Amino acid sequence: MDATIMEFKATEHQHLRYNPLMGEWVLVSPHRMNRPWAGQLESESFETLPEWDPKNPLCPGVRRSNGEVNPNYESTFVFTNDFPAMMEDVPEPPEGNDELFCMAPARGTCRVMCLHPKLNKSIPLMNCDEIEAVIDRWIEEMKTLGAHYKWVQIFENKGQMMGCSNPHPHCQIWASSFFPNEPKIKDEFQRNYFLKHGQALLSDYLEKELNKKERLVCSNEDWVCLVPFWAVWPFETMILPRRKVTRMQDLDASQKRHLAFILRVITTKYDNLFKTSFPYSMGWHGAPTGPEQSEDEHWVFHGMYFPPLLRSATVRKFMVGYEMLAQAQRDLTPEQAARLLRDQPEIHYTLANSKDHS
Ligand code: H2U
Repeated sequence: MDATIMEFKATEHQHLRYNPLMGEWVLVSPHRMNRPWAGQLESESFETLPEWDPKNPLCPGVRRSNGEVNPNYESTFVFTNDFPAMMEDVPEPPEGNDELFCMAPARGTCRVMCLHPKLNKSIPLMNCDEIEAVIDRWIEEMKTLGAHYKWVQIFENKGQMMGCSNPHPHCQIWASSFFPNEPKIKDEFQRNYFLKHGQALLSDYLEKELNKKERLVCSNEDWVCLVPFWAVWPFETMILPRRKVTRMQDLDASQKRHLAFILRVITTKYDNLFKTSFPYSMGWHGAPTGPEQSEDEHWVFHGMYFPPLLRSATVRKFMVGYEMLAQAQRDLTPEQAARLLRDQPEIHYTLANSKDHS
């Protein structure tokens, strides 16, 4: 049939979508979901973990590789990474004058944060008080590190597929004197949008998504979780505040409580989707910090989940050839991904028969 007289269907026909936060395009090729897969299969990841392992350096009371013994912590526990990517006192690179060989100083610190004392308690298996304790600790770290550093990046790599080296529920916090690439680009695009429209890009975006509804996954009175229109990873989601807030440290009591609820719901839906401990990298972006604060009205604080799984617990999306050499490409549409996540129950499949849903 002549393509010019065919009606466009986003679920059938390839197209490009624009990411206004990053100024990038993604190629959407939904018809590729039908292709056979004879490539790598990941191993199923719901290993049964004990509550405590004397050999795991993130568990309470266990000796870490630098010889220090962790306290018998009962909630969260933060320590300086024994193998940090950035340190405070290091010599600075020489100032060069060749634009093809630029170097710049990079000061910083890296922390590891255990989210729970028990090795087998990932976020979806925690209760909301425990998740709120995590949020409180994130805020404390943002305040302390944000007083000195331009950018504080909180992130969680979950699962071996995402390069996580330890099954203990933990995240990392890297604080740097410099503004890293990803948030720097978002800063620029949000600022330009604000100058043009007098509104924050992500506030306008959320309002439109709430009307369209097709990419919404779950929500409560303070937060909305959706698959962004421009999502790259198959089941990528974004968490946005209903009331504009620029930084995590500005959340009020209701926003903190409801953030705990929505984190539990989205991570439960993820685990339920393929009946596995769903791997992902996730993290938070808000207005930059540090002693030299500039205006930040254009910023909206938000969270992001980037999970690699595509079709099942064992078939993942690889960002390789075309993505490395040309641009990002995805198979199922963001709307299809949102519907699949939306349809998942809010009770974790391993708890479906228990009374532990607090
Ligand atoms: P990942 O699983 O995302 O790699 O995080 C675990 C971090 O914990 C990792 O950065 C640190 C590693 O350097 N770590 C310590 O600082 N001390 C240890 O004894 C074990 C792991």
